[in-house]
Amino acid sequence: MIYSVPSDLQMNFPRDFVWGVATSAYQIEGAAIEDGKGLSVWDKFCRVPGAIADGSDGDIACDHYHRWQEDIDLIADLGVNAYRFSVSWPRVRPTGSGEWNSKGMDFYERLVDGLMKRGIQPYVTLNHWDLPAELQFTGGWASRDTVFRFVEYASKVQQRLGDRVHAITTHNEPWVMSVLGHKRGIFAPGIKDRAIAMQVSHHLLLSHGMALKALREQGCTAGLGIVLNLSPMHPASDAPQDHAKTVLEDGLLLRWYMDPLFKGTYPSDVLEHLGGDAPRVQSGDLDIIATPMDFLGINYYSRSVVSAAGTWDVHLSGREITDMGWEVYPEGLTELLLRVHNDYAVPPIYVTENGGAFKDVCNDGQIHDPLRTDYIARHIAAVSEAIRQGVRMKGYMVWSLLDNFEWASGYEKRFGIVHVDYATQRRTLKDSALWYRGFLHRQSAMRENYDAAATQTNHSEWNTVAIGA
Ligand code: IFM
Repeated sequence: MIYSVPSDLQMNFPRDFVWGVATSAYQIEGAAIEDGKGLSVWDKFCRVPGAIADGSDGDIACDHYHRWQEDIDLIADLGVNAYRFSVSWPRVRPTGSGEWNSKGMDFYERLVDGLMKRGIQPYVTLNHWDLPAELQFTGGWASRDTVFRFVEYASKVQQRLGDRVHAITTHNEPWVMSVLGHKRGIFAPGIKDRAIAMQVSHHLLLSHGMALKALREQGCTAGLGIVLNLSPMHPASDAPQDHAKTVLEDGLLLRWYMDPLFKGTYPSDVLEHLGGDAPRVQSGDLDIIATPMDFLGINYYSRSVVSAAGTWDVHLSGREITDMGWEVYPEGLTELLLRVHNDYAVPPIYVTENGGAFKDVCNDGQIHDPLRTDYIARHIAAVSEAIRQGVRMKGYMVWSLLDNFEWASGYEKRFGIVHVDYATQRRTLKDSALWYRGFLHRQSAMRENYDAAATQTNHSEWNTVAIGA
């Protein structure tokens, strides 16, 4: 089923709203052992037989390390004003604790300068999962030492890039690193131990707070925040067991991160549920974690439907389902943004990732992806609805600029609005990219019309009027 794409006129966005596209280092860069880069836990994990669906790895990926100029030309051509990317920690400090690799840092300097030259604001993520493998030998994120190594790394990146980047995100999706990487073992580093997973989540949060403090002490001018993957949780039925399980799952995904970040506590029901697997928390840790942020990033893909029995058949929803098996549920984004806005004293929010994996139809050099266009348009409308209901939104970024290495799914799932032919590394704008570009063009035309009207009438209220109202 394809739903109608909402007209731009039904949408409202503040005049300083940021439109972007997002990627991450391991998923696009390639050049896994070039110019002094060290190995990451993902370089290692990809070598584990059966870990990656198609047996692939990020050795070459989209070869962005060599093709970055072409890629940022593409970004500029889309008409976005922001690009969210991550720095590869082992590229700039190969072992995570020893010498710095100047060639690695130079790469990100060139990238940031190139973006600035093209009028695109750089949004940097420090940790999008590619921990230096050497640090895993000494316990990785389960070790408190890694927290201090992360603060050193964050400080170095801020010293080199902090004067030009618009925002620095400490971690991308700590839940994924903790649960998929250390409890379920389906992501790097492939550990299956709940107590370790919870300790990892605490260290990620602690390192976030410590890094914020350190960067502010250095006089960092970039906005500072974290990115969480969040979903609304709905019970599969009215049964009390399904309701109870939903509250717990919500606690593990959302409250476990939002409560310490914004209230300085871990949720008591989740602590009770974890029992002896709860993390060791030192005195003062929670105050550090609750260090105020300049923005909150939320990655949204779908809702979760929770059944006490453990499984829920996504096909029961009757909705479109993406290639990842995720239900298309745009109204969940409005619901989530309102919930976060109402339950917590949050800073301005960005949707830092949103998009879908779908099968593309390649025809005469064109790439048709109507389901992706529909997905993106309807989620943008969901953001607009949240704004209409009072949520302070700062921006929206599509995941992803390019088809890329989708972690344990390898290259089988394509999220890009730009198609990548991995054999030739040729990039082709998909229909969804053309739609996004047209949408952004119409947004800026509307803004210019309002500005012109404001100049003529000299009414000060025009300066704050929403675009497209
Ligand atoms: O590709 C990932 C990204 O790295 C983190 N957020 C979810 C995306 C889609 O699975």
